[in-house]
Amino acid sequence: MSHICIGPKGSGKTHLLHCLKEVDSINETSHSVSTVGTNIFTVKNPNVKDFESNKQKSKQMLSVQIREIGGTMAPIWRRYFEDVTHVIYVVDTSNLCQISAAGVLLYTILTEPRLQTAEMLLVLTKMDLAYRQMRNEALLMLQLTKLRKELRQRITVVETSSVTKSGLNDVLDWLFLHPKKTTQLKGPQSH
Ligand SMILES: Nc1nc2c(ncn2[C@@H]2O[C@H](COP(=O)(O)OP(=O)(O)OP(=O)(O)O)[C@@H](O)[C@H]2O)c(=O)[nH]1
Ligand SMILES: [Mg+2]
Repeated sequence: MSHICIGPKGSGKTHLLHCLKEVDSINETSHSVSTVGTNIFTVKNPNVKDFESNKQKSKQMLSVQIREIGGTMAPIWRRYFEDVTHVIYVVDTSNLCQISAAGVLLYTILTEPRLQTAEMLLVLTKMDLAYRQMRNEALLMLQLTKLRKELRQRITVVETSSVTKSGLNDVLDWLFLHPKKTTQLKGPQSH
């Protein structure tokens, strides 16, 4: 499968993918069970209005299948890297204790030979629980500026919340429009 979604356990992957599939499927009372193994989500292109009549004639991508790989599977994520062209890496912005470990895992992904030409989306999620400065600290702890200098892949950063639905359109744009059209954050900003 060409698209994978990875990140530490409990970082918010399943919630995010549910929202991308069906925006109202998640609210503040939703809880998901930790993914043991993988889940596959089909996300439809919201830019295609009449899905059925476009099936034949459209040159646009109508939908994309994304494989979520559970955080508990981190030691064997690499088994799923064959033919991957797009990686969504999800980090829980409200949990700074987890971020250093998330950074180490991110580094192993970015240095993986099979992912050298892949498009990378770094999703800072649970923004409804995080305050602005936490987002900056998260980027600092992930050493994003350094990674961008040292590594080849283009890394797009988006901020999301599966509860307030903020940022979901940025993820959809990254999936279905040219990645350059989504917000390219240059790194931590001071506020
Ligand atoms: N407030 C808030 N809570 C969230 C959000 N996303 C996820 N959660 C909470 O975090 C929990 C874990 O989210 P999941 O989406 O299951 O995490 P995961 O990354 O799929 O975890 P694994 O499958 O174990 O790797 C959920 O049960 C929610 O309670 C969010 O955007 N905001
Ligand atoms: Mg999950």
